[in-house]
Amino acid sequence: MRHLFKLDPAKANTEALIQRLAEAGTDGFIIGGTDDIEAEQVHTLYQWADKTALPIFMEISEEAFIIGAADHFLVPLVLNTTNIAWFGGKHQEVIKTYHPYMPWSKIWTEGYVILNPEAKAAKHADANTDLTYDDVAAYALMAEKLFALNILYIEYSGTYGDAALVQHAKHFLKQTKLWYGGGIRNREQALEMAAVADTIIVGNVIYEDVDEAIQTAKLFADKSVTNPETI
Ligand code: 1GP
Repeated sequence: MRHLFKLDPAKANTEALIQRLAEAGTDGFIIGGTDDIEAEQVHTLYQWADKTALPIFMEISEEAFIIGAADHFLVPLVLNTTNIAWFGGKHQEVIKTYHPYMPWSKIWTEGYVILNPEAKAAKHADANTDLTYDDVAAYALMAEKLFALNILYIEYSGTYGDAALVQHAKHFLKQTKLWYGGGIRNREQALEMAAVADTIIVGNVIYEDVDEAIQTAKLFADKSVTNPETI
């Protein structure tokens, strides 16, 4: 899995848009968001995405994202938060109430390292974004060795990040996959980050310049090619 589109239920989605994104060559959809989340919009978006037959990952940042029929759930923990609520406090509360019903085999754990201080997620989760390469490498090792997380998610949401830093973090991972998201707005940026991350996530540009968004996925349309630099 090399490319995912991140769909925000609070943004201007249509069934035709989701269909177009699916046909571009992406490997699937994440449904997630931070602001103004309403359960009805989440359900409608899920139904549209489900019609495409691509994998859908529901990112559970709040209860509205829990859709029983979904095949994959992403549970975020913020590794560089300064507030324990985002690293375990909220999770403990939810698990205490819902554990008999939790589909554990469908849950993927994501360790976020949020690096754009202006991102809503950084403010919302009280992230310390002032990190060196060594700091991020240590978070990568925590994800891999201490917590055996499925995913290390390097998040620059809203701004394009440092590919060398992503490459540095990747060097410390074996089992844990490295997902990169943030500010990918064109084919060149998609190529650069795909060369250092296992999976790239494309979000905002879907709603700002859908043609460019589609170009980022077209790189991955031929599933027999694992390294798009050779295309
Ligand atoms: C957001 O990482 C994703 O969680 C994608 O970021 O919206 O900046 O593409 P953008």
